[in-house]
Amino acid sequence: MPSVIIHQFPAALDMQPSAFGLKLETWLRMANVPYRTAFSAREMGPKGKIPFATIDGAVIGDSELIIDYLTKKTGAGLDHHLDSRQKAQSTMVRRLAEEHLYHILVYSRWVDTAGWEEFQTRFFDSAPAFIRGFIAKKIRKQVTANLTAQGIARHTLDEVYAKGKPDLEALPAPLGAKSYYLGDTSTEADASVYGLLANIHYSPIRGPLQEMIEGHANLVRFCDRIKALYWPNSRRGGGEEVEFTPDQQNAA
Ligand SMILES: N[C@@H](CCC(=O)N[C@@H](CS)C(=O)NCC(=O)O)C(=O)O
Repeated sequence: MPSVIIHQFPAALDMQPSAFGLKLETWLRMANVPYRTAFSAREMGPKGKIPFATIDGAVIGDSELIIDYLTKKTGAGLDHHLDSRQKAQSTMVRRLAEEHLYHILVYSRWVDTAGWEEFQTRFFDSAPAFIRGFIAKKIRKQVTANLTAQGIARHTLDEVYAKGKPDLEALPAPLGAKSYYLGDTSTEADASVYGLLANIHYSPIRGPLQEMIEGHANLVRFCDRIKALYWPNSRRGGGEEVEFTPDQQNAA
Protein backbone atom coordinates (compact mmCIF):
# COMPACT_ATOMS: atom_id res chain seq x y z
CA MET A 1 0.00 0.00 0.00
CA PRO A 2 1.30 3.52 -0.74
CA SER A 3 2.08 6.05 1.98
CA VAL A 4 -1.00 8.30 2.16
CA ILE A 5 -1.12 11.60 4.02
CA ILE A 6 -4.38 13.56 3.97
CA HIS A 7 -4.01 17.29 4.57
CA GLN A 8 -7.08 18.88 5.99
CA PHE A 9 -8.64 21.17 8.59
CA PRO A 10 -8.29 20.34 12.28
CA ALA A 11 -11.40 18.66 13.77
CA ALA A 12 -12.80 22.04 14.80
CA LEU A 13 -16.43 20.96 15.34
CA ASP A 14 -15.38 17.88 17.38
CA MET A 15 -15.33 16.32 13.90
CA GLN A 16 -13.85 17.06 10.47
CA PRO A 17 -15.64 20.26 9.36
CA SER A 18 -14.86 19.81 5.66
CA ALA A 19 -17.52 17.75 3.87
CA PHE A 20 -14.92 16.79 1.24
CA GLY A 21 -12.31 15.95 3.85
CA LEU A 22 -14.74 13.70 5.73
CA LYS A 23 -15.83 12.12 2.42
CA LEU A 24 -12.21 11.29 1.56
CA GLU A 25 -11.34 9.84 4.97
CA THR A 26 -14.56 7.81 4.99
CA TRP A 27 -13.77 6.46 1.51
CA LEU A 28 -10.25 5.45 2.64
CA ARG A 29 -11.78 3.58 5.56
CA MET A 30 -14.38 1.91 3.33
CA ALA A 31 -11.61 0.87 0.91
CA ASN A 32 -9.30 -0.26 3.74
CA VAL A 33 -6.48 2.05 2.67
CA PRO A 34 -4.18 3.05 5.56
CA TYR A 35 -3.50 6.78 5.91
CA ARG A 36 -2.52 9.47 8.32
CA THR A 37 -3.80 13.00 8.64
CA ALA A 38 -1.80 16.22 8.71
CA PHE A 39 -3.96 19.04 9.99
CA SER A 40 -3.57 22.20 7.99
CA ALA A 41 -5.58 25.39 8.30
CA ARG A 42 -3.50 27.56 5.95
CA GLU A 43 -1.83 25.38 3.34
CA MET A 44 -4.45 24.63 0.67
CA GLY A 45 -2.70 22.30 -1.81
CA PRO A 46 -2.43 22.33 -5.60
CA LYS A 47 -6.09 23.31 -6.20
CA GLY A 48 -6.08 26.01 -3.51
CA LYS A 49 -8.52 23.85 -1.53
CA ILE A 50 -8.70 21.29 1.21
CA PRO A 51 -8.42 18.31 1.29
CA PHE A 52 -5.30 17.43 -0.61
CA ALA A 53 -3.10 14.35 -0.33
CA THR A 54 0.54 13.35 -0.47
CA ILE A 55 0.70 9.84 -1.93
CA ASP A 56 4.22 8.36 -2.08
CA GLY A 57 5.50 11.93 -2.42
CA ALA A 58 3.03 13.01 -5.18
CA VAL A 59 0.82 15.94 -4.10
CA ILE A 60 -2.76 15.71 -5.41
CA GLY A 61 -5.75 17.99 -4.83
CA ASP A 62 -9.54 17.34 -5.00
CA SER A 63 -11.23 14.44 -3.21
CA GLU A 64 -12.56 12.90 -6.45
CA LEU A 65 -9.14 13.04 -8.18
CA ILE A 66 -7.45 11.60 -5.08
CA ILE A 67 -9.95 8.71 -5.04
CA ASP A 68 -9.40 8.10 -8.79
CA TYR A 69 -5.61 8.16 -8.31
CA LEU A 70 -5.72 5.72 -5.39
CA THR A 71 -8.15 3.46 -7.22
CA LYS A 72 -5.74 3.21 -10.16
CA LYS A 73 -2.67 2.86 -7.94
CA THR A 74 -3.97 0.28 -5.49
CA GLY A 75 -6.96 -1.31 -7.22
CA ALA A 76 -8.81 -0.58 -3.97
CA GLY A 77 -11.80 1.12 -5.63
CA LEU A 78 -15.31 0.59 -4.36
CA ASP A 79 -17.17 1.12 -7.65
CA HIS A 80 -15.68 -1.55 -9.96
CA HIS A 81 -18.86 -3.66 -9.86
CA LEU A 82 -21.28 -0.87 -10.84
CA ASP A 83 -23.01 -1.05 -14.22
CA SER A 84 -23.43 2.05 -16.41
CA ARG A 85 -26.86 2.89 -14.94
CA GLN A 86 -25.53 2.68 -11.38
CA LYS A 87 -22.52 4.80 -12.33
CA ALA A 88 -24.90 7.44 -13.69
CA GLN A 89 -26.94 7.32 -10.44
CA SER A 90 -23.73 7.73 -8.46
CA THR A 91 -22.73 10.78 -10.48
CA MET A 92 -26.16 12.39 -10.00
CA VAL A 93 -26.22 11.80 -6.24
CA ARG A 94 -22.64 13.01 -5.76
CA ARG A 95 -23.17 16.13 -7.85
CA LEU A 96 -26.37 17.02 -5.99
CA ALA A 97 -24.56 16.72 -2.66
CA GLU A 98 -21.23 18.27 -3.62
CA GLU A 99 -22.23 20.91 -6.13
CA HIS A 100 -25.50 22.20 -4.68
CA LEU A 101 -26.34 21.17 -1.13
CA TYR A 102 -22.71 21.72 -0.10
CA HIS A 103 -22.97 25.45 -0.87
CA ILE A 104 -26.09 25.71 1.28
CA LEU A 105 -24.19 24.09 4.16
CA VAL A 106 -21.37 26.61 3.70
CA TYR A 107 -23.96 29.42 3.61
CA SER A 108 -25.53 28.13 6.85
CA ARG A 109 -22.15 28.39 8.61
CA TRP A 110 -20.62 31.51 7.14
CA VAL A 111 -23.45 33.81 5.99
CA ASP A 112 -26.55 32.99 8.08
CA THR A 113 -25.95 35.17 11.17
CA ALA A 114 -27.31 32.58 13.61
CA GLY A 115 -25.08 29.81 12.23
CA TRP A 116 -22.05 32.11 11.99
CA GLU A 117 -22.23 33.15 15.66
CA GLU A 118 -21.79 29.52 16.70
CA PHE A 119 -19.50 28.43 13.88
CA GLN A 120 -16.91 31.17 14.29
CA THR A 121 -16.27 30.47 17.97
CA ARG A 122 -15.49 26.81 17.19
CA PHE A 123 -13.75 27.12 13.83
CA PHE A 124 -11.32 29.85 14.88
CA ASP A 125 -10.75 28.50 18.36
CA SER A 126 -7.09 27.68 17.70
CA ALA A 127 -6.24 31.12 16.22
CA PRO A 128 -4.33 33.49 18.56
CA ALA A 129 -6.94 35.39 20.64
CA PHE A 130 -5.69 38.88 19.75
CA ILE A 131 -6.22 38.42 15.99
CA ARG A 132 -9.04 35.85 16.07
CA GLY A 133 -11.82 38.38 15.38
CA PHE A 134 -9.84 39.99 12.56
CA ILE A 135 -9.08 36.66 10.83
CA ALA A 136 -12.67 35.43 11.24
CA LYS A 137 -14.09 38.63 9.72
CA LYS A 138 -11.61 38.57 6.82
CA ILE A 139 -12.29 34.93 5.90
CA ARG A 140 -16.05 35.39 6.30
CA LYS A 141 -15.90 38.24 3.77
CA GLN A 142 -13.93 36.04 1.37
CA VAL A 143 -16.30 33.03 1.75
CA THR A 144 -19.34 35.32 1.27
CA ALA A 145 -17.76 36.72 -1.92
CA ASN A 146 -17.15 33.16 -3.16
CA LEU A 147 -20.77 32.19 -2.44
CA THR A 148 -21.99 35.34 -4.19
CA ALA A 149 -19.91 34.46 -7.26
CA GLN A 150 -21.27 30.90 -7.09
CA GLY A 151 -24.79 32.35 -6.78
CA ILE A 152 -26.32 30.99 -3.58
CA ALA A 153 -25.58 34.09 -1.45
CA ARG A 154 -27.55 36.27 -3.89
CA HIS A 155 -30.76 34.85 -2.41
CA THR A 156 -32.55 35.73 0.83
CA LEU A 157 -32.08 33.48 3.85
CA ASP A 158 -35.53 31.94 3.36
CA GLU A 159 -34.90 31.35 -0.34
CA VAL A 160 -31.59 29.62 0.38
CA TYR A 161 -33.11 27.14 2.84
CA ALA A 162 -36.11 26.66 0.52
CA LYS A 163 -33.56 25.58 -2.12
CA GLY A 164 -32.03 23.09 0.33
CA LYS A 165 -35.37 21.42 1.02
CA PRO A 166 -35.80 19.68 -2.37
CA ASP A 167 -32.18 18.46 -2.13
CA LEU A 168 -32.91 16.83 1.21
CA GLU A 169 -36.16 15.45 -0.18
CA ALA A 170 -34.34 14.01 -3.24
CA LEU A 171 -31.54 12.28 -1.33
CA PRO A 172 -33.77 9.78 0.56
CA ALA A 173 -35.49 8.53 -2.63
CA PRO A 174 -32.64 6.63 -4.37
CA LEU A 175 -31.50 5.26 -0.99
CA GLY A 176 -34.93 3.88 -0.10
CA ALA A 177 -34.71 0.95 2.34
CA LYS A 178 -31.25 -0.12 1.12
CA SER A 179 -28.18 0.07 3.36
CA TYR A 180 -26.18 2.00 0.77
CA TYR A 181 -27.00 4.11 -2.26
CA LEU A 182 -26.15 1.43 -4.80
CA GLY A 183 -26.93 -1.76 -2.92
CA ASP A 184 -25.48 -3.84 -0.11
CA THR A 185 -21.92 -2.53 -0.22
CA SER A 186 -20.58 0.97 0.20
CA THR A 187 -19.39 2.97 -2.81
CA GLU A 188 -17.95 6.42 -3.48
CA ALA A 189 -21.49 7.87 -3.53
CA ASP A 190 -21.98 6.79 0.10
CA ALA A 191 -18.72 8.40 1.19
CA SER A 192 -19.70 11.59 -0.64
CA VAL A 193 -23.21 11.82 0.81
CA TYR A 194 -21.96 10.88 4.29
CA GLY A 195 -19.25 13.60 4.24
CA LEU A 196 -21.94 16.18 3.69
CA LEU A 197 -24.87 14.80 5.70
CA ALA A 198 -22.68 13.98 8.72
CA ASN A 199 -21.47 17.57 8.71
CA ILE A 200 -25.09 18.64 9.08
CA HIS A 201 -26.57 15.83 11.16
CA TYR A 202 -23.80 15.46 13.78
CA SER A 203 -22.79 19.12 13.84
CA PRO A 204 -23.00 20.88 17.20
CA ILE A 205 -24.49 23.84 15.29
CA ARG A 206 -28.25 23.54 14.97
CA GLY A 207 -30.18 25.04 12.08
CA PRO A 208 -32.89 24.40 9.46
CA LEU A 209 -30.82 21.79 7.56
CA GLN A 210 -30.66 19.48 10.61
CA GLU A 211 -34.42 19.53 10.90
CA MET A 212 -34.77 18.65 7.23
CA ILE A 213 -32.53 15.56 7.64
CA GLU A 214 -34.30 14.50 10.83
CA GLY A 215 -37.55 14.37 8.81
CA HIS A 216 -36.14 11.43 6.79
CA ALA A 217 -35.61 8.29 8.86
CA ASN A 218 -33.63 6.51 6.12
CA LEU A 219 -31.11 9.36 5.90
CA VAL A 220 -30.64 9.28 9.67
CA ARG A 221 -30.21 5.46 9.60
CA PHE A 222 -27.72 5.83 6.73
CA CYS A 223 -25.59 8.32 8.73
CA ASP A 224 -25.76 6.21 11.88
CA ARG A 225 -24.83 3.03 9.98
CA ILE A 226 -21.74 4.59 8.39
CA LYS A 227 -20.71 6.29 11.61
CA ALA A 228 -21.00 3.00 13.55
CA LEU A 229 -18.97 1.09 10.94
CA TYR A 230 -16.24 3.57 10.08
CA TRP A 231 -16.15 6.10 12.92
CA PRO A 232 -17.12 4.08 16.00
CA ASN A 233 -14.93 6.15 18.35
CA SER A 234 -15.94 9.58 17.13
CA ARG A 235 -17.80 11.98 19.40
CA ARG A 236 -19.66 13.21 16.33
CA GLY A 237 -19.33 12.30 12.64
CA GLY A 238 -15.63 11.39 12.45
CA GLY A 239 -12.24 12.88 11.62
CA GLU A 240 -10.58 13.35 15.01
CA GLU A 241 -8.16 10.43 14.64
CA VAL A 242 -4.83 11.18 12.95
CA GLU A 243 -3.97 7.66 11.84
CA PHE A 244 -5.92 4.79 10.32
CA THR A 245 -4.85 1.21 9.69
CA PRO A 246 -7.36 -1.39 8.51
CA ASP A 247 -6.59 -3.54 11.61
CA GLN A 248 -7.89 -0.71 13.76
CA GLN A 249 -11.23 -0.86 11.96
CA ASN A 250 -11.51 -4.62 11.91
CA ALA A 251 -10.89 -4.66 15.67
CA ALA A 252 -13.59 -2.04 16.29
N1 LIG B 1 -14.04 19.55 -5.38
C1 LIG B 1 -13.21 19.71 -4.20
C2 LIG B 1 -13.88 20.69 -3.25
C3 LIG B 1 -13.02 21.02 -2.04
C4 LIG B 1 -13.53 22.22 -1.28
O1 LIG B 1 -14.42 22.97 -1.73
N2 LIG B 1 -12.94 22.45 -0.11
C5 LIG B 1 -13.30 23.55 0.73
C6 LIG B 1 -13.37 23.11 2.19
S1 LIG B 1 -14.70 21.95 2.43
C7 LIG B 1 -12.21 24.61 0.65
O2 LIG B 1 -11.04 24.29 0.60
N3 LIG B 1 -12.61 25.88 0.66
C8 LIG B 1 -11.68 26.95 0.71
C9 LIG B 1 -11.73 27.81 -0.51
O3 LIG B 1 -12.52 27.55 -1.43
O4 LIG B 1 -10.94 28.78 -0.56
C10 LIG B 1 -12.98 18.33 -3.57
O5 LIG B 1 -13.72 17.39 -3.88
O6 LIG B 1 -12.01 18.17 -2.81
